[in-house]
Amino acid sequence: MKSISRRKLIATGLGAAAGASALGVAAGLGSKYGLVPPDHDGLYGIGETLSYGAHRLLASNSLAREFPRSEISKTPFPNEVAPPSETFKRLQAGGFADWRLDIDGLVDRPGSFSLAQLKNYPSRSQITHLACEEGWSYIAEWIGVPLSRILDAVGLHPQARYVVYFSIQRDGWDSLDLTEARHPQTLLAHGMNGGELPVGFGGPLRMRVPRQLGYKSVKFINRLTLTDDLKKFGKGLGSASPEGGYAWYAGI
Ligand SMILES: Nc1nc2c(c(=O)[nH]1)N[C@H]1C(S)=C(S)[C@@H](COP(=O)(O)O)O[C@H]1N2
Ligand SMILES: [Mo]
Repeated sequence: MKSISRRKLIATGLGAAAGASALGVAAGLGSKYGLVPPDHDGLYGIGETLSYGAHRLLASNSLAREFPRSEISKTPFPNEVAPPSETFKRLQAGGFADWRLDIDGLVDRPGSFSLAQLKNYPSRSQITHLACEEGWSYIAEWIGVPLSRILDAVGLHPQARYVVYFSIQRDGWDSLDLTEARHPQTLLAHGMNGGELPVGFGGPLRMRVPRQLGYKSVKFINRLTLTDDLKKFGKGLGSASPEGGYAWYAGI
């Protein structure tokens, strides 16, 4: 009895995953099924590979909880950000008329979108929870164009696997796999609580990824690039966060 269940475990790889070569087995199984996050060989590799793999297998299409309007936080808390640059202040003075979101990489039609162009796409509004890894959180209404609409507009090459997004802030960059990027609640958010997205909250444009921790919701984004390989960016871990010890995949 004992030996059978042990053999079964070994056959599925889970038995070995509990042993010394845990990371190797999880990574091996994961890469076979495309379930390995880019930072899998980092400090917390095994946990990340298992949580990313499990979420992708079990919950690719699940929706983040949406709240009624009455639950919107009265005093949402904008995280401290570095003071905006002179360039940013000039753009802000001009009502962000000259703000552009550039899109390049593995796309058929690279180009750039003004805010007016982005706002011309049908927008989605949703009231969701933004949770910081430090423990605080708030609920707000986010208004924006689903990222999937823009991916369709530029046309993805078949090799494209990740959307990498960049902020005007030096260290503000992150990436999503196409499952998350195409998820209906993943927005290029230009509005909040019925109005424009305030600068304190990343206006004029931020990524909003409600199924993951707040740090994936990068503020002031001005460039997207489509890639087949995250190793080409930064230290090759998929975003700035794993360089500081946080997971690339921050599913909640
Ligand atoms: N450009 C930029 N985006 C950012 C951050 C930042 O410092 N700079 N902080 C992130 C973190 S850690 C969190 S928790 C959320 C906080 O969002 P808020 O400012 O709307 O509260 O923004 C994320 N996006
Ligand atoms: Mo955060």
